[in-house]
Amino acid sequence: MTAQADIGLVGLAVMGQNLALNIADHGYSIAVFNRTTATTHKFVDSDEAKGKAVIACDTMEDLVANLKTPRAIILMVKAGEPVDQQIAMLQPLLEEGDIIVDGGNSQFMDTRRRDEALTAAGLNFMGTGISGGEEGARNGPSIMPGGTAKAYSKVGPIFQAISAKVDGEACCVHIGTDGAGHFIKTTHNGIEYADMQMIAEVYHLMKNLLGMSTAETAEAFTAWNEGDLDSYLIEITADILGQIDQDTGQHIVDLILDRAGQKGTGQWTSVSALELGVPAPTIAEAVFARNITALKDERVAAEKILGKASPSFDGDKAAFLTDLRDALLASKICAYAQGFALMQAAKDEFGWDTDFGKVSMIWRGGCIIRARFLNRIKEAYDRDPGLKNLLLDPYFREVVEKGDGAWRRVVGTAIANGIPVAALGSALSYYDAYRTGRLWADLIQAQRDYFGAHTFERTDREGWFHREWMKN
Ligand code: NBP
Repeated sequence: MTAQADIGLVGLAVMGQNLALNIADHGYSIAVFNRTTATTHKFVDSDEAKGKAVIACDTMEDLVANLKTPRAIILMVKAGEPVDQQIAMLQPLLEEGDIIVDGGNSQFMDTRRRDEALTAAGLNFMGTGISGGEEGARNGPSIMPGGTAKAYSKVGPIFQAISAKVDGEACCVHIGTDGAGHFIKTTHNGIEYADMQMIAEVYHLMKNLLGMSTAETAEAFTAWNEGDLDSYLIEITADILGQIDQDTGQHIVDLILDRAGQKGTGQWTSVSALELGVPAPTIAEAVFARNITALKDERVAAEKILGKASPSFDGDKAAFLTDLRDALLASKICAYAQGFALMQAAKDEFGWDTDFGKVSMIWRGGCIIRARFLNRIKEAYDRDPGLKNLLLDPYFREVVEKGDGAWRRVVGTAIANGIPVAALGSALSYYDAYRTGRLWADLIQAQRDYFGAHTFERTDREGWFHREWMKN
């Protein structure tokens, strides 16, 4: 058999199929394999794949034999154990210099482990974040490839070709070695959790505090999408809120059970933040907020026992709606500030050479958090490549300062009315804590020293001290 395919792909569920079609559309031939063979043939014989340079392979051996060398194979299987299983099957069939790309949402420490093992075996491993879901995979995702620069030079042209384009630029850039690509993708998802939660809290306030109808909330989000909040998530929010269920004639969102699911990337981001000691409270609050929605039955029962709050608003509704918009923008800046600070800490910890200006550029298209706002982040990193926190950039500082009053009115009014605003409130507390030179940790240190002799530093002299608190 003459090896003819430019690239291989393992895993033909929704992401794998769409990615394969996208690759074929860009002039590359692709050999595909799926654990369940029937899926492979159903896909290759489908109207969408017919006539394209997509080669069905029934076995891994067949797949490997069909690839030009050095071989490059993308895994698009369920994260976790399936990735290890597919690697174990592929590895004995490959030769030095071949490349395995894991395009799924793998945990970055798994990627580091796999990278180490495969590098030792003479192979290249590229943990690659691919964002944008089904639509992105088909028409242009944002791609975050990790791995060595040498491996990237081989598959980079294909990734660049199939990625989303914004202002003619490909939404794909080499992120750094080993787990860098998957870490950045995971953090992207963590920011996405926070962004979604903050939008949901604002929507909840529109309905439950201001008494707006669902149609009115759709109009508000549509209008906001014309300004600084212009983003994919605001756009789809407006679209969702405007859609009517054909069976009942009601807004579909009003019929959806309020119990959120999750696949774990928000949790991973929060765990990484805890492990690296980086404050990312708004991302973590967004995960906890989903967890509390999951307690649907318990909440319904608790409402009967504890009683829910009865909000009332007698202020200027139009003015408060503008406050909501400004509070959302300021909170969003804090969530991004936390995500970028987390990525900076991981870069320092693992020795990656990630360029955050470029990361913000490749998130402008093909991914869920794509937004006008990301150009501003790029400009901030252009101004100061060593920027410690987005809040310190002059542009973001000004936006947050301008929204300060609105933000406090929104969080304060929500709390006074018993409406939960975990993400908006935590973003505000993050901002306030970050800009306060002296916080409460004097007392924390004293307490730790009191019960555990953990010692403390003093502001008036050098060194570590212990006090015999109980002898006083
Ligand atoms: P799924 O995550 O649902 O995985 C299904 C695929 O994994 C099928 O091809 C299945 O083969 C294969 N698979 C499983 Br399950 N266990 C396997 C095993 N032990 N060995 C070999 N193959 C196995 O697919 P997806 O939604 O297309 O996502 C693929 C990856 O992309 C995941 O890591 C996901 O987190 C990530 N991702 C998904 C999205 C999205 O919007 N869906 C977005 C971004 C990233 P089978 O046909 O034989 O069961």
